[in-house]
Amino acid sequence: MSTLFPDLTRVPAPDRPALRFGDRSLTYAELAAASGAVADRVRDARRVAVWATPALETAVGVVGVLLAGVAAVPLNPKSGDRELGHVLRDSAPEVVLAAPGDELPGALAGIERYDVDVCAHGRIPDVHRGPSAPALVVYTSGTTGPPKGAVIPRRALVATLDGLADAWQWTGDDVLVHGLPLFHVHGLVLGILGPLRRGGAVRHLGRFSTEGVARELNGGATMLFGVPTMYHRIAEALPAEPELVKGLTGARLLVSGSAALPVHDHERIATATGRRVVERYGMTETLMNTSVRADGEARAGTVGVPLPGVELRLVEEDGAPVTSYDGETVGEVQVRGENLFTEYLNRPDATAAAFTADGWFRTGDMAVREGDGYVRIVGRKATDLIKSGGYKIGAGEIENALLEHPGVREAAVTGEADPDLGERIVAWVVPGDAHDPPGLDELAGHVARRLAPHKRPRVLRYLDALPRNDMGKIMKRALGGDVDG
Ligand code: MCA
Ligand code: AMP
Repeated sequence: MSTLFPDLTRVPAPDRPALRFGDRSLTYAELAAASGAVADRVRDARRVAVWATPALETAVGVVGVLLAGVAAVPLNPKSGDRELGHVLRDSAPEVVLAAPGDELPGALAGIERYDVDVCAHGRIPDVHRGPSAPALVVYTSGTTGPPKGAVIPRRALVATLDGLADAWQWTGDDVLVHGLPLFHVHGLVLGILGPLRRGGAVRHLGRFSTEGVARELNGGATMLFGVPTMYHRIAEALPAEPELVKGLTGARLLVSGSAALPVHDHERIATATGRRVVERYGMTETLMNTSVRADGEARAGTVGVPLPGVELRLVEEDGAPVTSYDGETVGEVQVRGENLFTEYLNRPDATAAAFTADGWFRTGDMAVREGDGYVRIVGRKATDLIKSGGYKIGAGEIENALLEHPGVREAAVTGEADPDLGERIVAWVVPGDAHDPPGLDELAGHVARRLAPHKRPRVLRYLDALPRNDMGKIMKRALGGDVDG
């Protein structure tokens, strides 16, 4: 029996729907056959990259890799050349899975390609891997330098998905709808592997839209997952879309995560539908840490209580644990538990720095705890991390990319409040030639081609010189962004 997906190997009801992407779908029996073929093909590999488009092949590919006991490395199909090159060098996959017809960039040319056939009739190989074997390597941005590959073991998938099942009363009868990207934890682990572990179904929208959400929630879907930007767009659309109101009103559970859901959007949705969005708090390195429980109170601005098996503490600057539950004393969130990653790939230095001597993972998030144990995230320790549309983006990697543009002499990147994206990326640029500075489209395209489109600046401001302190360090606070430096 598969330890991750019991219903794929015992297939209690072969016609039970598992995955649906647009008009293509697979039952559990079909998924077992198609992913079995992938598993058989990749079973001797160490790491397998997956060209993670929002398509059926991505889900079948990742499930197949996991059934083979191998580690999957989901690739953002919009990765720019610099970022993709780094991820491939760092993770060194032997095989790349794609959908027939996908055009892959040159960086993948040297890696053996295997096209996932969703109609294949394979058998799931009899492979057994221990709980600490790597399941996924997910790339996540830091404050400086290129993204780091978080190695997520099989036990973490089990711990987080079963913890969420307990918190959300999530069962095989649930039908999830979402339009999240499949190269991050939210869309892939919670949004695809989650329903499959429960024996339930997921319908992926391909691309998020309020119409798609309304259609699926009115057509049998019971749960919705999204980032706050999606809930903001829902809140905006509700007054003009009665079908959306109806769909949300009838849903069993609406869940938001990856960034803070603004209280205003939470309240607008509650007023229009009578439903309160449940927030959960997680991180690539830790998977899920806390959540509002399905039978608990969804209080705007809070992320609920630690999930079963997750130890969570708040720690002051000097390392002393915060003992009060007063809703006021701020500390860094540190966590311990089976939900954690094991290491950053090829980065023992970064791995060591991420943990305390006694094994707690430093999240870098600042929070308070309320009287009843509810956690409220109030900020972030690292000032050079930006959360835009639910994506974590390091200011440093964008600055480095901007500095490679011939028209840029100096560059600094900050995040500023944005009602839709949470934060928007602002590029502060000292042009080489003040009379002919590079424009926003030019620099946005430059960053998108090197890194990824979601990392592109949305605002460009020119300066004669960057504000620096006596040490020569850029003073980002003086730039008027929401971060300091
Ligand atoms: C625009 N585009 C460009 C450029 N400008 N492409 C190349 N060069 C350019 N200069 C393209 C984009 O690629 C995209 O293409 C389209 O134009 C629109 O892009 P964008 O403006 O970025 O889209 P958006 O509408 O603003 O996206 C909002 C969004 C998105 C849908 C909410 O931000 C999103 O999917 N966020 C989810 C992030 C997420 O899953 N985070 C989880 C990580 P095209 O038209 O082809 O799309 S956090 C996590 O996992 C932890 C564990 C947690 O707690 O959850
Ligand atoms: P990532 O590294 O992309 O996985 O993003 C993880 C970060 O997203 C966390 O460290 C938090 O800063 C943020 N985050 C995730 N969920 C929430 C939430 N519900 N509320 C506030 N911040 C969140």
